[in-house]
Amino acid sequence: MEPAIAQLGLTRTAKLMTSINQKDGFDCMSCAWPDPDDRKALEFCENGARAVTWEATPVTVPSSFWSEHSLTDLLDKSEYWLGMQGRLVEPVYKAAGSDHYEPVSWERAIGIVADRLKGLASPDEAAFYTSGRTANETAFVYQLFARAFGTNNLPDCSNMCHESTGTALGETIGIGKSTIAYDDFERTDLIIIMGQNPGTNHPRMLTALEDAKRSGASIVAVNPLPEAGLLRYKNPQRVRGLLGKGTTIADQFVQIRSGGDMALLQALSKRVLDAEDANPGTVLDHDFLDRHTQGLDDFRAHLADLDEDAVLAATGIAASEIDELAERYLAADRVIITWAMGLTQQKKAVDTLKEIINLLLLRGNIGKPGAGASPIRGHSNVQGDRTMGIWEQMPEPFLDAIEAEFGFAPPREHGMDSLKTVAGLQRGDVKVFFAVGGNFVAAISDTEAAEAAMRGTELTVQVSTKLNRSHVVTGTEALIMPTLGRTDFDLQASGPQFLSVEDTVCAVHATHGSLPPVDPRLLSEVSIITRLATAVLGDSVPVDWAGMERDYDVIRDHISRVVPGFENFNAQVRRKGGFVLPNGPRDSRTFATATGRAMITVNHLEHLERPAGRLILQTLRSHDQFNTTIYSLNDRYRGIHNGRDVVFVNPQDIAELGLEDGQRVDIFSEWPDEPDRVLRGYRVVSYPTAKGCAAAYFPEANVLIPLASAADGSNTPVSKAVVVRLEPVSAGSTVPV
Ligand SMILES: Nc1nc2c(c(=O)[nH]1)N[C@H]1C(S)=C(S)[C@@H](COP(=O)(O)OP(=O)(O)OC[C@H]3O[C@@H](n4cnc5c(=O)[nH]c(N)nc54)[C@H](O)[C@@H]3O)O[C@H]1N2
Ligand SMILES: Nc1nc2c(c(=O)[nH]1)N[C@H]1C(S)=C(S)[C@@H](COP(=O)(O)OP(=O)(O)OC[C@H]3O[C@@H](n4cnc5c(=O)[nH]c(N)nc54)[C@H](O)[C@@H]3O)O[C@H]1N2
Ligand SMILES: [Mo]
Repeated sequence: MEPAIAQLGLTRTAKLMTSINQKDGFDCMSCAWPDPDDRKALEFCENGARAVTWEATPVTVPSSFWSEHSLTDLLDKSEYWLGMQGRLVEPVYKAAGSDHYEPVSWERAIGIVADRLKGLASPDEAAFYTSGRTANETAFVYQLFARAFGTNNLPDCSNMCHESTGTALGETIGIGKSTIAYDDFERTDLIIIMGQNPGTNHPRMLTALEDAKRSGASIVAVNPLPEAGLLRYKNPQRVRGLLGKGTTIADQFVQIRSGGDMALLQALSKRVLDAEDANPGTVLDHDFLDRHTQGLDDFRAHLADLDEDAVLAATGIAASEIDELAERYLAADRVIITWAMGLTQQKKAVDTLKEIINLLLLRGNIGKPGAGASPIRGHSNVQGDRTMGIWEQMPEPFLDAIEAEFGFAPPREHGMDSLKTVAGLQRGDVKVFFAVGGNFVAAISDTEAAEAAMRGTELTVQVSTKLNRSHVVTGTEALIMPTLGRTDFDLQASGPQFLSVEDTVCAVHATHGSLPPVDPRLLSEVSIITRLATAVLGDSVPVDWAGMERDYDVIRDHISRVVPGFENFNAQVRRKGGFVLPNGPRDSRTFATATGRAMITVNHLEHLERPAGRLILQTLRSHDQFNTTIYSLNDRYRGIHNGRDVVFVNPQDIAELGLEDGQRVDIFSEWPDEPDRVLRGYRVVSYPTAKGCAAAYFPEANVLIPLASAADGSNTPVSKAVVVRLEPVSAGSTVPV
């Protein structure tokens, strides 16, 4: 809490830290990890404290900032510098031809956006982006505005994140969400954590894992990197954790090669089927399979030909390690598999995730206590935003419900996702880009192309708390609209308001900001969107936007009639701790697929071949960042200090490539039909990653990934598998800082 006290002072810090994740407090914005029913007095982690401090700073961007800094000037600043300028407090506008933003009134700012939107030839010339911090009520109002305006162009950060999860789970089990409840971690026998680094990105999960271990569960980590926390964890909230050696979390560490997970999962299912053949009737959950699933015979036939050599090549591990994991799986009555970006941001992500479902279904590990499939979401409300309709392809029943509730016909044609929005910008089809939160140009792949595309548009609008790269890469005209954050007290005409969020295990609860806003000019996101909707749509649709701004209960009443599971929302959300949304697979083994059964699927095994002399690079998060927000240049758990320009390489690869630890290299990514891309002057760090693999930090490494490199079926940028070659920096070439 040192930085918090230094930046916020003792009183503000105390007030904040005692209300994070409490039942009457606010939901921490650092991840979507759920809250236990029984909460500690301080229910947060180091990274949560950092995210809260970053938002709750009393430092604000003064009016003079905008005349002192031209856009050209700001383009040279780092994300770190931009974020450190403090909270945005007044709307600012950049006119065509100007190199400066200048302060404007809210009326003028909203008027400009309304004029440009009304001037478009078609509503589909606008795109409305959302980042996953947006609360449920805000998200609902926002998608309602976009659809009342006439477009389904609702790209969001989920397109770059867990989209593969939604696609795979939707097709196989009929719902794109976790099938477990928080308590299941205490009741399970085995947890397999794949492609996820909870020590940094979901630190409170380590407490759940520690508790699971104490209840007798075993834990397996599948990862190219030996991530701290996964292997050993010292819980800072327990005396034993502070003083002792900590808990060994993973009983088995499977150091897989990047992209080898589909092969591993198929090999595990094959071993399960072989065990059944050896002892018929004792291994598979036949009752469950007969009653609730479809596709077992085809799956069995497909795996009969599984090429074990191909599996070993793809995974880079020994057959005995797969045997060991299979034995653990077979010995466990209840198994949970969790995953995050290491699996979703792969070319074959959707098929890989379907293999997780296959493996779980074989032994009935879905819809019973202590078992299930559990994607661990990133942004604190990214799951809730989807539930509220932030999706370019919301299903018909949702659109029907909007039509019935509000009396206008929403567009039915699917809109653009994040990558399609960049293509739309490139073609000149998207003329207004409007964002509620996030940092689109930095988060999406191919930074240079994305920035060039953004510059070609007519108007960019960012509704945000703090400055970032997306504010300085603008269209011909641009606006920044400053807004309240999670920690801020939100007062409207009917009185104090609260919002709500949905966590990764489908629990919905209220979030109350409590700090007095740093500036009286700040508006809530709901205010900005409803005022804009009024200005754009007038009386053309029968929606009472002002009523929703006045009292967020009105929004919740609408939600309760539109979104299944939210019946009686206003009462339910006021219960301490909130409520859990219904979930067919979890609650009753009901699967809303085309056949009403869970689908066991056949997926063709494929993995990225590593050409000679090349490495497979993944882009990941340091301990000191939240996505594109950089808190410091360190990555403590990986031993990195004072510099993010590093590439982690296995020592054997370093030797084979004729390089040396600490040497500066240029990182070239190679693509079949595109020119090489390059990141210059990176420092080689000898690191025990899986052989043949490398890692560098996102967002910097996004320049290496072309827009065309996207996951099959979900269109998520392939951020975790980039073929690269490292070339020593030649003497005399410059090294960027
Ligand atoms: N402090 C903090 N918290 C955060 C965030 C943050 O930036 N900072 N971001 C939030 C968001 S939006 C998200 S989506 C989550 C992200 O949470 P994570 O998914 O944990 O984030 P990444 O850093 O991308 O880590 C990916 C992990 O997958 C592993 N991996 C890479 N390739 C493979 C592979 O082929 N196979 C396997 N098995 N593993 C692989 C990597 O080694 C790494 O451990 O965190 C959320 N929480
Ligand atoms: N190469 C590579 N690229 C990736 C990834 C990767 O692993 N590798 N990960 C992807 C993932 S998982 C994700 S989720 C995306 C993230 O993409 P985004 O969600 O677009 O990016 P963030 O960095 O989370 O956005 C941070 C900004 O949000 C604004 N903000 C913060 N709080 C609030 C608020 O309360 N209200 C409003 N209106 N604004 C606020 C601030 O201006 C802040 O600068 O990036 C993706 N890109
Ligand atoms: Mo994410």
